[in-house]
Order: sequence, then C-alpha cells, then structure tokens
Amino acid sequence: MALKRPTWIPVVTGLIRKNGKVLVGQRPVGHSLAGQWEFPGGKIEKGESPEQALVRELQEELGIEADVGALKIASTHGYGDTGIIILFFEVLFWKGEPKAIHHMDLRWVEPAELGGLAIPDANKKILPRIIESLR
Ligand code: DGT
Repeated sequence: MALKRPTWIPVVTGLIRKNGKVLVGQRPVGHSLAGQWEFPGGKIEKGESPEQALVRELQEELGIEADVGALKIASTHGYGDTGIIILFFEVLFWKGEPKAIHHMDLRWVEPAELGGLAIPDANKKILPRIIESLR
C-alpha cells in the first residue's frame, strides 16, 4: 500500500503594531475558520520568499505597502491530514491605512486582549510566545 504523504502548507502572517496594539482581522464567511480573529497574511505561493508572500498578502487584504521586519516565531499546526507551517513577522512600518478588503472587520487590540478573542488554534497554543514577541 502506498504511503500517503502529509501535505504541508506554508503560511506567513504579520504582527502589525501601532501604539502598543496589534492588528487582527476577522476571517470572512466561506473560508476555513470563518469569524475567527487572525493576523493578516496567507499562503506562500510557489516561487515567493516568505517576505514577498507577506508583502503581497498585506497589499491584497489590507491595501497597505508593508515593510516586513524580523521573523519573530515559526510554528506548526495540524488540521486533519494537512499541516501548516506558520511564520510570524514583525511589521512596524507601512504606507496606507489598513482597510478590511478581505476581512469582515479589523481591530487594533492590546496583546492582553488576544486571549479573550476567538483565534485559530494554531495561534492559541503559542499565545504566550506571541504576547512575548509583542513586548
Ligand atoms: P482556506 O484556509 O483554504 O479557507 O484558505 P484561505 O485563503 O482562507 O486561507 P489563508 O490564505 O488565509 O491561509 C492561511 C491558513 O493558515 C488557513 O488555513 C488559516 C491558517 N491560519 C492559522 N492562524 C492564522 C493567522 O493568524 N493568520 C492567517 N492568515 N492564517 C492563519
């Protein structure tokens, strides 16, 4: 019997910070994890570097021209047969005002508020590391 290879999906997200707060967006209806609050980002496409993928996603989703900073966290999470490898980059500088082009809603939240929001399990399990990286 042939072994089924696990599928891994590489994902990049931005920790977009302003005045001690971080930007989260509510995932739209019709996508997985609808209604949950995520860090804006998405899947890396073939041929892209993680930073290029994040610049593209933040342009598409928020309409901003982001200056992608340091890689803060790399983690993995399993969703059934598929796994994601998720990279969190710091974003301190950008051009334009973030708009909810893709998300149902956007919010600037204090890091301490993240625990009270519905966030993806992939983020919940590393929340202490996320909060630490926002200090
Ligand atoms: P999907 O998941 O097939 O409905 O496709 P999309 O286009 O809604 O998903 P996308 O491009 O946002 O891919 C990101 C994947 O990573 C998705 O499976 C959700 C998961 N994820 C977990 N935590 C986060 C997070 O903080 N931000 C983002 N953007 N994705 C996250």
